[in-house]
Amino acid sequence: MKGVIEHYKQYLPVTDKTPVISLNEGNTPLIRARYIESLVGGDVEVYLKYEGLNPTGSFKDRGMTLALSKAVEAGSKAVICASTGNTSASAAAYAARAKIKCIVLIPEGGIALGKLAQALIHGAEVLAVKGNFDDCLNLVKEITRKHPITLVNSLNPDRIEGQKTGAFEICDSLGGAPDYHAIPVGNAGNIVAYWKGYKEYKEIGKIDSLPKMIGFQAEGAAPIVKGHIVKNPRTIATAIKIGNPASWKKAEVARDESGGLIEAVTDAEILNAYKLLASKEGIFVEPASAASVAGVLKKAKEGYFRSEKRKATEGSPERSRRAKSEKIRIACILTGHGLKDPDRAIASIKKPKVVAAKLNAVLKEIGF
Ligand code: AN7
Repeated sequence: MKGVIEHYKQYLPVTDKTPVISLNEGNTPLIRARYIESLVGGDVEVYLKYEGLNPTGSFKDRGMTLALSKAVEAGSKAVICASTGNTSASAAAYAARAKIKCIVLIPEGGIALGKLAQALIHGAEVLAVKGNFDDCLNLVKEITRKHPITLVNSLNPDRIEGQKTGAFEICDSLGGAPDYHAIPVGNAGNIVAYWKGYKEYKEIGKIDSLPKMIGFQAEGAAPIVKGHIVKNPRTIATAIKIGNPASWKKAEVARDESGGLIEAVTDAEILNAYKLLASKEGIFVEPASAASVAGVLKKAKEGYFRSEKRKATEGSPERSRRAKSEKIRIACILTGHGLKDPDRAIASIKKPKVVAAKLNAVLKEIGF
């Protein structure tokens, strides 16, 4: 398959002259999740968009292909980003491919092992800052105001443009928009990108309805939910450990225009969804990604999807027919691969039993 620029070029800010820096990202599977459906209950279909299967293991690649292509087109010689890990991994890989310099600022000791390995092996200049993600972002904003280095955080509009292709793929695959779009919220670029993608697909008549955007932050790092900056964000989901999201206001617009919500889930709820995805659906994600499923399970328990369906049925005859005949479709974005954070997986489960290299010892343990 082609990458997202080649596939969706008519909807992206590129021309035939744009040099395409791609790793054939995108085209990730949309997987039906029957076990999670059984927990949600009612007439729902749950679909998981497994973004961990992108080339560097996260959704960032959709935005980075465009950001690096446009940077090269503009003659840029270096890119820089602040990161909780995935942005740095993706920027490092695409910059390597573009043969330009990549500088990344990460919170010291604050990013998962796999992501650090990626940024380093792709040859980025990695600076571990004695501070958190928000400190790193402030620094790179300041640096790019004064120096000729391209910022590739999601403040760069090309990142959002590339990431909106995730919405196109979901609609292409479902033959329409889902009713709900569940997504983890960190720096809040992705929820904005998906909402933009859905709205554009509706404008050109590819879909005839829009989803409600339901975003989830980690309880200890939930500035949008709390309505104020969180100075010392805390969560085991290091990818979304962000106290002052760059796209805060735009994320609120996506929430409000779509009639959705942004709420918090606890680390315990995140870990529960994380283990459940791996053990019941066979899908290994990093903790931050499980926030979307944790949020859906939480809202299902509160009866949110049932009461929302009733409201839909009370609408026009056409909507009522659709609501009666079709199941509610929920798309959950699984933003990053579980292998990014092996330490968390091992800390969350029992260690393997150690046995002697003897047939009897092994048979005894496995119950034969
Ligand atoms: C797995 O890499 O912010 O709300 O610096 O890695 O668009 O920020 C990562 C964010 C969700 C949140 N899931 O997305 C970074 C960074 C995973 C992530 C998010 C991130 P946004």
